[in-house]
Amino acid sequence: MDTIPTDWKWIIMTNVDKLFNRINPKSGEFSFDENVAEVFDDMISRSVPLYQEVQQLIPRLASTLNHETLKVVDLGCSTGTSLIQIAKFFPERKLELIGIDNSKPMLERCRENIASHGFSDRIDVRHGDIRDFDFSDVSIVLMNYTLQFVAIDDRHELLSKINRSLAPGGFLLLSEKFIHDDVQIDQTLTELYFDYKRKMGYSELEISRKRDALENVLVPFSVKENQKLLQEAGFHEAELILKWFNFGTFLAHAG
Ligand code: GEK
Repeated sequence: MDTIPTDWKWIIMTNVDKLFNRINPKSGEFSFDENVAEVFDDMISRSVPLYQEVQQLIPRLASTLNHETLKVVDLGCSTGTSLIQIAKFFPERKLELIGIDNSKPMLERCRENIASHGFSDRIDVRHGDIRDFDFSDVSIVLMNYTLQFVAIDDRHELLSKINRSLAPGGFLLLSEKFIHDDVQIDQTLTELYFDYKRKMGYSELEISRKRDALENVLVPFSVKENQKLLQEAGFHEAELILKWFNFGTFLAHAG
């Protein structure tokens, strides 16, 4: 356990993720249930490379916008980390912060985290499916590591709605896991990712059980497929601003 970095509790106190030591779900049976919600912040911090960098980037990008009210919608807000970051970073600014998630256990944690930071009146958290997205004049849409859980056929429509919802100058920050077209490159990057997870303290058993559980639940696209989707949805620019092997983040401006 000495390989777990000490800064993983950087924003929220969480339980250590030992979930897949304890449970062995069938292939494709991963869900955001109570078990996952309980350890989620540790799970995502140790499983997603550049997660903290993405979180720290969000308020910095937000500060480039001069919208009178900074309206941020976080799709798949999970435990509220991104919205809490923004509320912390802008104590004086007029904010409208909305989080959407379809997992009740995740939202329960989210509300607890928000309350523990004293932001219950600054962050509005709603239970719902992000495919029912219906907002306007949004400064920033965050969709970090969530589109990959949405059915492939629904991705275009969701991204089109997001594009239409953005205020002038507004943007989407989209983070995803990637596959790579070249089989050899894909295998190499997957191996490097498993090395990363080992370094973060996960055992072979935990790595392989989680991989099986996510089969056909998390369906990643390649960088090119995501860029094509974003362009077809009407985004004007979709720049890959961060990439760590098979994870990355796009900044996409409204078209
Ligand atoms: C973070 N963005 O901390 N509608 C609503 N919520 C959904 C849907 C859907 N159709 N599908 C999945 N979710 C966060 C991390 S986690 C990523 C996002 C991960 C929710 C799901 O319940 C979960 O909370 C979140 O999207 C994905 O930056 O665990 O790899």
